[in-house]
Amino acid sequence: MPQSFTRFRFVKMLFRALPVSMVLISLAGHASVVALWNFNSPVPDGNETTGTLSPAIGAGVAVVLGGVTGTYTIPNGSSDPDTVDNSNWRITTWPAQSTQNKQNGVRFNVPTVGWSNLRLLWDLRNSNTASKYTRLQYTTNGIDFRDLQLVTMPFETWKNGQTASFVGVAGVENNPRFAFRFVTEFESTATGSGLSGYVTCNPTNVYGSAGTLRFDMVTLTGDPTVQSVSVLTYNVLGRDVPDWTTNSLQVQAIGRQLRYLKPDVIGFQEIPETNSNYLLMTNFVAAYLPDYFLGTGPRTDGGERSVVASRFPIIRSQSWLGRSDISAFGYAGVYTRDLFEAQIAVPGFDQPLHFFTTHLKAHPDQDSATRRGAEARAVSNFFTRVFLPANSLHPYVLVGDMNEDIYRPREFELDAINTMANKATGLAVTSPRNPFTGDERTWSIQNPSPTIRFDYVLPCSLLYENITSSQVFRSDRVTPLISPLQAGDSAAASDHMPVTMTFRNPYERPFSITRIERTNNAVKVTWGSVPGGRYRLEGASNLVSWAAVMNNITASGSEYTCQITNSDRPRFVRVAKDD
Ligand SMILES: [Ca+2]
Ligand SMILES: [Ca+2]
Repeated sequence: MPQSFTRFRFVKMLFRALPVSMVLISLAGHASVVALWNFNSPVPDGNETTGTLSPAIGAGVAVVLGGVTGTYTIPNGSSDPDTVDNSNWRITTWPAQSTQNKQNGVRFNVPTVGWSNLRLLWDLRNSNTASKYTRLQYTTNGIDFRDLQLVTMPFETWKNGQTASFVGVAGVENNPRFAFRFVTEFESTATGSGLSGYVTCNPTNVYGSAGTLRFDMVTLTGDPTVQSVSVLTYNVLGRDVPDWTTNSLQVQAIGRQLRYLKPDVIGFQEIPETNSNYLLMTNFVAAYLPDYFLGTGPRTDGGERSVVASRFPIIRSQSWLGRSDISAFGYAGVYTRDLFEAQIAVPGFDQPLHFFTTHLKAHPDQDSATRRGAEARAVSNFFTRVFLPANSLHPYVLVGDMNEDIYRPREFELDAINTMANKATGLAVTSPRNPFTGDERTWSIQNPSPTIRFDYVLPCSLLYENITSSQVFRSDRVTPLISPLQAGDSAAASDHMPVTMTFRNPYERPFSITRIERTNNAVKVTWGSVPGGRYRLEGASNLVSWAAVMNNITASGSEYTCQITNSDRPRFVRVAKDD
């Protein structure tokens, strides 16, 4: 749906005019945060000299350039609203006078896949002896930088909310290699005249390498260009396969299907351990899913690994339960492989997506079925005891080869699917079907007809409510066949068929103020919200000049109530989706 449609804001007059009449205002799309660095410790520790270079929102990498060094200090005046543990990134050890022009400073890599209309904001404070001139540069290939804008700084004064626009700058949008950097610059190149060296922010001081630049709230914003995310699960029958190069006919058949389906996030099971073939997934991605991000799990049972490929940046990945003792869950042994997680920054999502893939124990014999049931209980325990307490407002989905058919139970089986997908874990059972055969079974495409379902996409309830399509894919039923996809690709690739599912962005939906309650001292404003959705409450005395009353609101349920006390009660309020 068009961006502007979902960014409607609803306005209500608060007092003297009750019953209120609602005014609907349509505004141009409000930019979202692509990545934000506030340099504060993710878990506040009350110590400003500890912080992080990981972005507080989104995905990206921050590094120092040249010979400079970075530490964390208290900002005392940046725009960061954090009052508990607020750090800035303090850069020093600058080059000697008249050396290394535009080579020292800080660099931020921010993949812009799925984003347009990019703009940058930042806070900066320079010391007396630091370079007065800094150049903002950008790269579209990850290597070569071009000048964008000159930054001219006063001394010992925060200049907050500085801005630069990449709108209309070729190559910046939708680019996994995009990066920008701030580098200190000679007066001569900065201004076209003057000293072939650094001039100081404070003209009464002498330039010195001990000068400091202090950054805070470095924020890249943009408009998301995607309204949905598609996932795919695929057991690629890679166990013990000696050749995993792109010369392999099997690997080529896998690649052609994925290039045809173009899923945003793929969970692979059975990427071969043999010959360290999992390392060749880099070549696979380059050939069939250019510029996708890869997350590779650790060694599991010696035969295979879990791998996730994503069009959108993988913020972090983590292997859970790998070869862990599952005797507490009913089997004297270990979890056969692992539960592999990739945390992904999906453009326009208010919260990161946690994508999990697993491959439960195979085979129908009693020992294997018992082990599989225990593995399912370990997965259930992980979601209820480990994942949800920390991430209850984040969307998540579990995919994988579960080696069990929810509708065709075999002897000894312990209902692994419903053990994992239930109210406690928040995961929902789905049953994608092949659009041509109507069949939901996924094994085996290499037999005359499939006999059983092993492969699942189990989304959390928020994603479940936003499913737009799904299918069990088989290339032999695709008509018309679009080159280079071949009818025999599914059977040449694996015994399993890939299963896909697409979810619309659950946070982008129209909402409205549903209730306003007044008491003598306060007004309560309630609106329909998405759990985990981010909102901002604004107020005005007229319908022209709006100011934030409350920022950074994260809703925890399907409605949110915000209380405004009498002293700061505006005449009108409106609610917006936050950045
Ligand atoms: Ca900060
Ligand atoms: Ca800290």
